[in-house]
Amino acid sequence: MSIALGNHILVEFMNCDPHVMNDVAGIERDMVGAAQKAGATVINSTFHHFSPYGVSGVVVIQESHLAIHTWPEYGYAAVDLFTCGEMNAWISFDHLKECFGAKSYSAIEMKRGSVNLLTRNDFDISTMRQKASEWRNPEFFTRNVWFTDKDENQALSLRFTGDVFFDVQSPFQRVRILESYKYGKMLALDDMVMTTENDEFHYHEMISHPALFTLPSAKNILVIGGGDGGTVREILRHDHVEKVTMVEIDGAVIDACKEFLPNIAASFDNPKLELIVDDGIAFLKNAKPNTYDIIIVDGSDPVGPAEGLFSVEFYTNCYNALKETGILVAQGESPKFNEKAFAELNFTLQDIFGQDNAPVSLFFVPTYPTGMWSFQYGIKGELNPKTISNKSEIADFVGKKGLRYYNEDIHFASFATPNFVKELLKK
Ligand code: SPD
Repeated sequence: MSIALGNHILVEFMNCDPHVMNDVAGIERDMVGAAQKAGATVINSTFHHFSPYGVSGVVVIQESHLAIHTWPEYGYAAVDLFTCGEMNAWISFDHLKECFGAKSYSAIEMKRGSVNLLTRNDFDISTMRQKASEWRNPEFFTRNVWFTDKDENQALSLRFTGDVFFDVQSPFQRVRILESYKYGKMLALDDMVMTTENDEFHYHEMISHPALFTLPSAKNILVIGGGDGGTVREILRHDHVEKVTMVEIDGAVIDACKEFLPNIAASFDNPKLELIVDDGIAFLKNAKPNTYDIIIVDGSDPVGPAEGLFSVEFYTNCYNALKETGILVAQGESPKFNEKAFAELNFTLQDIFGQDNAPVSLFFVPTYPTGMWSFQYGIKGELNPKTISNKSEIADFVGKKGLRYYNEDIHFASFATPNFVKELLKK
């Protein structure tokens, strides 16, 4: 019988559950479980999710490695079980077959490092063994599980703990609450980061306060989207606001955030808030003209349920539902990530509100791809956020409310546009 250093099982798992194949946290758990069940000592695990789908990962074990690449759209996983020593990798195989719900499979087993073909060097490994046992703690292995928000050419990845607190496929999108190491718990819709505990204030302060200080008499406000609650929380810091109507299409987002992001979803019980779980696009189609002082569109990116939030018809309906003097603020995408959507939205707003009435406010969100993000305005009546004169009121408000991003300087700075953005916005 020939002796070899390692054993390699190359596995094809087919007709697997596509949702399982696309779940980076679940696959990491199953792969680590497969190693441990077979008695391996886990050193490290690194797993990545890819947009729109697919997972790749490796579990480094003291006995070599287990690796995987999945194609959810084919219900397929390519798995390598490479082991040395006494470990029986067929135990890992059985475990994974079960976890993935593979209806069919094949496997090739190969010996690796055939001793007949190798020449042993003469060196003393006893000191190395000693060193290895000093630095390695086999009880604690490093997990590298990454959530990636990306397009074909650019990505932003956050390392997360692998814990998934909420994972529901609603009629509109996949709603998840995960935990990232750097930014705490986060809401992800499909595979896009929406908000995180530690940087949500950038977005929520900037979507609300510049408009509220441009129109400090605003009383009646409509929010479309905004299911995490951060936008209404900020609006309701202004005592002069009498009523906020929020229309969110996806009740699962509200449920997830109420339970797991309570500091963001902090104002859902405020008596000034009317919360409607319904389609915001249809709501605006039927809205009474001349009703709202401010409309805020806190939608997700222009794919899935938010696609219609980027249409001429929708913004025309917003224009009509605003009072004669009113402000529209819309989540405006990034001039460095979704340049096309960014520019097209601005052209739409220029067409509807007038060329000089569609300013852009830029701000920084570390957890969105490129970090540079925008809110885009449609101004109706004689208002101009760039020339407001109530700086001292802003300073006073910022101090009292303990704001962490917005202040009187950021207000003006955010409306300054770099030259490349001016170029992008030229028709
Ligand atoms: N790519 C992220 C686009 C921002 C979507 N809205 C976030 C919701 C926060 N309330």
